[in-house]
Amino acid sequence: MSKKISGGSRITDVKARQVLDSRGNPTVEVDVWTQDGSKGRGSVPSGASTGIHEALELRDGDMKRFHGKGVLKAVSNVIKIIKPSVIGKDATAQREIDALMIKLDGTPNKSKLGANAILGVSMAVARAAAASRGEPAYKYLRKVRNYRLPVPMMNVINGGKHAGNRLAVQEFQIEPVGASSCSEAIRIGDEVYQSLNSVLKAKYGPNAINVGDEGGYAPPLEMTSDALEAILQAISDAGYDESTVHLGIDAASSSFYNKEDSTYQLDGKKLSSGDLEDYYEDLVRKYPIRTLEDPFDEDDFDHFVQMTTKLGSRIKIIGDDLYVTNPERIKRGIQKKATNAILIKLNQIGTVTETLDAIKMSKEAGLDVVVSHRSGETEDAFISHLAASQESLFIKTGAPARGERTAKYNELLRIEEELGSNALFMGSTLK
Ligand code: 2PG
Ligand code: MG
Repeated sequence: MSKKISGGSRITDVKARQVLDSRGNPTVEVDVWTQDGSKGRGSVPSGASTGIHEALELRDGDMKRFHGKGVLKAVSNVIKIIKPSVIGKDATAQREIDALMIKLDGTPNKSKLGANAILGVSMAVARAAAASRGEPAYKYLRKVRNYRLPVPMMNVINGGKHAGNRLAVQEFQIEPVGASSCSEAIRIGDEVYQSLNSVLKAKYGPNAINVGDEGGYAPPLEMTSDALEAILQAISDAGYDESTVHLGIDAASSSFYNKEDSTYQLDGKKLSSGDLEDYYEDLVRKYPIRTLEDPFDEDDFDHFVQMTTKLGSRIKIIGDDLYVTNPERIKRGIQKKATNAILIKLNQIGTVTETLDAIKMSKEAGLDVVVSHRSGETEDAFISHLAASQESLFIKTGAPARGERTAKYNELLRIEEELGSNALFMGSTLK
């Protein structure tokens, strides 16, 4: 075994290519080989409600190809600039390799090489190292006896930038916290998703079950409360109640914020920040909502603070576009007590090491962690391993439908099976 590791995990080859993501847009995929013949692959996801402070996703802008969305420059950066520097390095030296790529890029937001180029390599290196050690990625990332698997946060109704309807709120989620295991939570979530199909069809007609970018239904609704009512009905039709299945919302409110006059447009109304605060309080009073992501604009730290002060003892206020997995912004949020939870996305920051550091920093400050997919996804299930290894309270990875979403849930099923009695469930920490 030790013989295999010494020298065996040195990187011998790197390949990169352009593949398609779940929205049909090009994205970067990287393969890394090590001396012992192990291979790791990383495919990079892509957001739609992208935070303005995220690391840069490099796109070609050549309007003759993929409407300007090609990633051939990023692919070429992997091959011409990153590959020569990482060949010969030990794939297990993740921190060193990530630091090297950050240095090669030299910009604060990875705009020279592209965060998509860098992350593709970073994930492929982690996978290759795990393969070389003969371990699944979650074990490679963190070695403990028991792994606590996350509660699936399933986005069952899509709105905002993820759907062609008029719902301002981007995501309506179900969280089967009352399950006794991750696999049971996936089953419960799926049953509710199927019941919701019938509820929406009966109430709003056959078009109401068309789906949005993350596999959740995209019914022709405008009112937030209509979406929540339909989900409550589905929970009850599936035979559960609010003690077992909580609700969550990702408002992604920067996408319905008007900077000109500092107002938010939702439910057919124009709301000030103060109105919006009252609106959320009312919503949380009426519905079993336990998580609220990005309730205010991505630069409005102060209203996040107020929301967390008011509701933080009862629900999780999650920062996504607010933090963009960026240490500087997370530090600021921790100091101000802006939220009590954080969304973690690998491609917002651009390397595995920085993502792990962001999780560590957040946890040490007492923030709950939610590992998340992007609305544009691939078949890569790296985030399932990341969530399992890091005791992420939730994994947010869309509806229990569509291959790029089920890839993540199915990987969690496999991980739980492999762990047997060493698989615990984060839901039990919430009861
Ligand atoms: C979000 C994400 C994922 P996007 O806002 O949390 O659901 O959406 O990837 O479009 O930024
Ligand atoms: Mg979000």
